[in-house]
Amino acid sequence: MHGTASPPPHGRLARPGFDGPRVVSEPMVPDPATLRRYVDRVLDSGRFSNDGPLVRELEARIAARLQVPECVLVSNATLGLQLTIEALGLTGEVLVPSFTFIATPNAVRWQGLSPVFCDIDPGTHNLDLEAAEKAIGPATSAIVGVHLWGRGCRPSALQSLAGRHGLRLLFDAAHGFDCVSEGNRLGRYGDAEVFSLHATKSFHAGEGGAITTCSADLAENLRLLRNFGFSGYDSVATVGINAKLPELSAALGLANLETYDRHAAASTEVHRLYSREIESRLGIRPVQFPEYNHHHYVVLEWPTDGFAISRDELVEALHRENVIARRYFYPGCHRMNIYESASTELPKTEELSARTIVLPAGSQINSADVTKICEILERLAMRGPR
Ligand code: T4K
Repeated sequence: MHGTASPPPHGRLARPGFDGPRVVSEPMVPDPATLRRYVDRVLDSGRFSNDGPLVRELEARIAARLQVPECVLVSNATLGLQLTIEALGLTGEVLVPSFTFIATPNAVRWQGLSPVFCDIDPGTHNLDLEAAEKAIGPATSAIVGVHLWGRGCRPSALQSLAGRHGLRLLFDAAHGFDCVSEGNRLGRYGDAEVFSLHATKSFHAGEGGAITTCSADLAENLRLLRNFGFSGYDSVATVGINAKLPELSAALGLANLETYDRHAAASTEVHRLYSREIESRLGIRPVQFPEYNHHHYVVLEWPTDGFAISRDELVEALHRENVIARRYFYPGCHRMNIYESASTELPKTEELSARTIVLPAGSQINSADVTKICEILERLAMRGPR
């Protein structure tokens, strides 16, 4: 290893497995000539923001790809969720899973509403429908389903649950670009779906969000809301905010879209390699996605016994090797200090978030690095942290 005759000791002074960090979602980098072509269009037009031609082009391409009538680009998915909540006129309480990124409940809270945390189905990591139904009360106005890791959170069943109770339904599809659920690409379910175009996502514009919907009225309202509410030069139709995506971000998105399929295939290959290596070395497999999914995330449920190292020790030890694995989404949003309440107990979320590890993956990592990460994983699992 690293040119030495014998393996290094496993303590803090040992040379790390990698010279530089291997991270969970190293962003895809566009072809420079393609990006330049789009950037030149921005420079030539002198139009840098405010519903410019590249934003419109990217909206049209995303809508066509996801087969949904409307796509409204915004500056990030968190604001996208907030704008959608505002446009739908939600009130009171909104049901959300706790096993998600903090942006999901924060968007609800920023709109002056109360997120009500629900437990998940450990088999899918997504909202448990029975738990959601039990949590519906007189103040509930909506459900936010999260398609975690890009796996659809049973959108049709959630739709009928929301319909039975007269609730609005929106989806946090931050992880779900180009993913398929129940035979359709995500994007057309519920009142609206919100995708993240952050640099760490499978398809990105550096920062950004895409709201998709089948409702032309909702899309029009969202377009007003993202631009201060302006309906004309001197007229304001509603209290809007600034949530516009800059043209240069749209340029990056358009350039990335041209090579997206190649990157998605590379991520799927990385997921396959991890699955094979980890299964043969440790007898466990990363979470598998039965429906088509771009496999951007490699998620392990670390067993509570059977190995010489706990999940938390493993993550620390991996970091010492420059393998920056993450404990997404520990400890569950309901256990974050800003939301913690003694009365909320979500045993399945707590059990799962104590065991998940997300490994460096995506299209940018090469197969030699994946194999080496699996070797490190095997050594730590068998011999422990020291
Ligand atoms: N809903 C869900 C379910 C989400 O997961 C997210 C975001 C949202 C809503 C909100 O979407 P946005 O408002 O962001 O559009 C990261 C991302 O910032 C966040 O977008 C993402 N989810 C979340 C799961 O991950 P952090 O704080 O964990 O990221 P950070 O800075 O530690 O980056 C992760 C790794 O990626 C690092 O090890 C370094 C690497 N990296 C990151 C960036 C930005 C790079 O190599 N290059 C880069 O440019 O939140």
